[in-house]
Amino acid sequence: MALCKFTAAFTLSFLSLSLHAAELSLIPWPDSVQENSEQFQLNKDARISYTDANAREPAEMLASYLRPATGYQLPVSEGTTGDILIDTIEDATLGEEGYTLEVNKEQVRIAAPTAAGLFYGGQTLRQLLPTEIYADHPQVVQWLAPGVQIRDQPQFSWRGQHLDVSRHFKPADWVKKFIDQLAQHKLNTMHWHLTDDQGWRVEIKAYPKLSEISAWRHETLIGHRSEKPRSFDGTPHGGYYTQDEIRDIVEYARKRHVTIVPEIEIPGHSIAALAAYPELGCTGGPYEVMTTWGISKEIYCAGNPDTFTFWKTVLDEVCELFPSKYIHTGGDEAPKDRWEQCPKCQQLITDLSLGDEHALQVHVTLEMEQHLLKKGRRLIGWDEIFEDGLSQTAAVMWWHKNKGKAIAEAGNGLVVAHSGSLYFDKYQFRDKTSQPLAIGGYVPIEKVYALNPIPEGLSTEDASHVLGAQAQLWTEYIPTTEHAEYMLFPRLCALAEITWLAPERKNFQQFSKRLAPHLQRLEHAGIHYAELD
Ligand code: TNX
Repeated sequence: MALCKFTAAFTLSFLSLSLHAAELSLIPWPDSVQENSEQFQLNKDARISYTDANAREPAEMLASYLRPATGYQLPVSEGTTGDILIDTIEDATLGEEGYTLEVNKEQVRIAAPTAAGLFYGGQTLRQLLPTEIYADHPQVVQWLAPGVQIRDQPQFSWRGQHLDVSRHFKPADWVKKFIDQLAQHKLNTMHWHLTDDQGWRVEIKAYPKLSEISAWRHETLIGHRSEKPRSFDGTPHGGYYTQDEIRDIVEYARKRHVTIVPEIEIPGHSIAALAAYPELGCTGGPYEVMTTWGISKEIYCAGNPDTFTFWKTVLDEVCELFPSKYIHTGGDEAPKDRWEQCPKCQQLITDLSLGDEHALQVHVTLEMEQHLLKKGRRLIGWDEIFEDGLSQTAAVMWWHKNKGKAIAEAGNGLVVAHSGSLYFDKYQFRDKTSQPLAIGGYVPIEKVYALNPIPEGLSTEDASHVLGAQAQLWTEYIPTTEHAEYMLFPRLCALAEITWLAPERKNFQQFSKRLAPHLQRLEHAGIHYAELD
């Protein structure tokens, strides 16, 4: 009997330990986690210390994250005696973004060699506290965090989420909310799709008509583009970010260790720009900012030297605004019909002995890359830029066909953005009637989670060219911010885990268990996520 009791007690305590582990609903799951039996209680007199100048901003960010829901003052000062210590250490094995986090009853200590690592340690601490910590006003809760020892660092350096603001403009304040969500999921890259046929969204001082004309369309298609007959809403739509707003957003993102990679589409997806500057198109127009979805034949005229001046001037201003290493120049879906008929484009093909229109697009890409390289930047583009003649220093976003392995084998940096697993504009549940209209296709959260960013069959050596992965949010059918959140969440939580955690450590069942409490965090943060079946 006694033995039995012992066994039962042992089993129980073992069970409660493993239950406890499941209750650590951390997303993304850390590289290594050990629990202890202690608990840390954050109370109203708690103080936060940082050890040096590098640790100051992450300490202040953490305080600003913990204040609204606790209602505590949480003063931040230099030193080592605070209840929460933000500690810069030397440890090359933690890399650029790794950290350690120790929680016991006396103190929380976050240690890392970089400010990014310290920031991520803070994000993990938030997830150890009750989910109410994500609320923006005081909550009546005991702020207990379980004792743990965590050592953590990401698998991939490009952990991205793309946002299309051309098809439907999204206000600057919401873009900040979006960035906050990337940061809390330890995603570090926001790919900002700023130009397309349906609207130009960034103020360019040298070309003011981009804000006056290209940023506005007079109406928008109702329903899916395949529906006939077509009808339109008759309501003007548009907007753009001033350079001051952009600078403010870039700084907001920097503090949260999110790099914004801006995209300027070259040479296709460009009618909005051509509507303002028709002389830059092959036919000379007139053009109208597009009110429907799909691929247009219209394209910038590559045979006109003024077009190159336009592109380079735009990129100059973009580089001034965005400090990112990579600048995205699009390159996708650029039909060659106009170039085939255009005497100026044909002349350039002959003059440069390019051979054909595909080589003309490679020429355009190389010119843009040279221009960016002179400024110390790298070019990244959609996988259509991956053609004979592309230089190795350009990185490629793989979105369609089976190109990933070849891109990495060619030595180009690869970002996996594949439409089969990472297009968040597709349906997330099988029953379409239960969801708002989407572009089509089906990307359930399981499918996102199953993706391994390393293309199959790639050698270990070539796998080093895989920068990481990102999901796309194209917004043809996503007019509102609530709808955007519904499409993003909770799929973005799976994206966070597949880009942070080593592929062999993923476990969908375990992830799903952690996701349930994680959804409460989203709830407290005011996110309109999709309810899972
Ligand atoms: C293809 S993916 C596009 C976008 C559309 C998207 C819709 C890519 C590089 N181009 O222009 O919005 O499909 O899913």
